[in-house]
Amino acid sequence: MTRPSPLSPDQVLERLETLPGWAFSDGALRREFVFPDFADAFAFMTRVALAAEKLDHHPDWANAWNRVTVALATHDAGGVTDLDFRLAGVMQRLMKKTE
Ligand code: H2B
Repeated sequence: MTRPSPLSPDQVLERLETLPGWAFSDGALRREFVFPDFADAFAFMTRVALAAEKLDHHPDWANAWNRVTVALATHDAGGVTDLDFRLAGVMQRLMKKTE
């Protein structure tokens, strides 16, 4: 599969406006999701994991009880690409499903 090329910082900041709650720092799209409890946090992670596998694009993330901390970058490309925005969009949709 061809991998996309990195977006410029300006392009990243422009697209970021479509993603409430997300920030761009240290070369990655970042967000912390907070859920009512661990079961909801892990249900979200399970749904995202299945979508990530389909996209062949995987989050760097950590879970602590009801919190899921996410950093999205395309390691192959050395920056943030369209794939990261696609995965972030998936997370926004699945977050609403998990609420
Ligand atoms: N996920 C992320 N976030 N970045 C990558 O560069 C990446 C990935 N590369 N998932 C993929 C898998 C690569 O390792 C395989 C070989 O396509």
